[in-house]
Amino acid sequence: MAQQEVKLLGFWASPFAYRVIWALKLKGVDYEYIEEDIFNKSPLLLQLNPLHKRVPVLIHGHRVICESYVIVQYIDETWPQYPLLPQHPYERAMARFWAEFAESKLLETAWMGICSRGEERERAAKLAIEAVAKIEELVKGKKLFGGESIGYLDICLGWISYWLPIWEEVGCMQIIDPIKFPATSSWIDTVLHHPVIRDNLPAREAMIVYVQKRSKDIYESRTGLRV
Ligand SMILES: N[C@@H](CCC(=O)N[C@@H](CS)C(=O)NCC(=O)O)C(=O)O
Repeated sequence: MAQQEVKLLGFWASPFAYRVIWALKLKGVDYEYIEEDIFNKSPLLLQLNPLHKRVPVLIHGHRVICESYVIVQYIDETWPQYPLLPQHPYERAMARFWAEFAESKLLETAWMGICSRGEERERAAKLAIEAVAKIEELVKGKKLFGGESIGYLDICLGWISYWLPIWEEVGCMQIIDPIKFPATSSWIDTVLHHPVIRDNLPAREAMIVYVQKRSKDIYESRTGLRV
């Protein structure tokens, strides 16, 4: 089964798609990448992911898998080399718990921060900082969440190392203060120096332009205001 053809529908700026790219690269799985235009969705995307209509989508032989966390777990269970999730059921459960925590309490609030202005942005940034404080406790004393090698949580939280600083810059907000969060900052350095992560990131300048436009568009459509 593992030998069947693998295709990935992604979007160049998507932190969710990069989770899948990193997992496939770490496992050494060959795949065909198909770039999707999320602003003009292809019939293929609508056919493969009719419920969410979002990337990433993994196609493995005749199987279609959606949602980045689900895909990364599927990859881990299908290709046993370079295990991503911990072996013990409790540690696996904790890894999934913290991945969900970071998504809802940090990713969603930080994104809300750059898609808002004034007090609303400040409130979102404050919530995001509170979430980082919890992650700081979790990563303290560790090189990576996966121990010595990149694991499931490093992949799921990997966006914090690259996308979050871009959001901070675009939104003029500081969420990861290296003085307050030294362990998280050192984890970020380690993640960014890992060859699979370092060599598989979207271009920073293009990302800045994209995030500026996207966050402005979302703000304007949410509020009806023009900035
Ligand atoms: N929870 C999803 C989020 C995926 C997602 O939001 N993808 C964006 C690209 S960054 C997308 O396809 N957006 C199109 C849309 O929402 O219409 C995952 O983890 O895969």
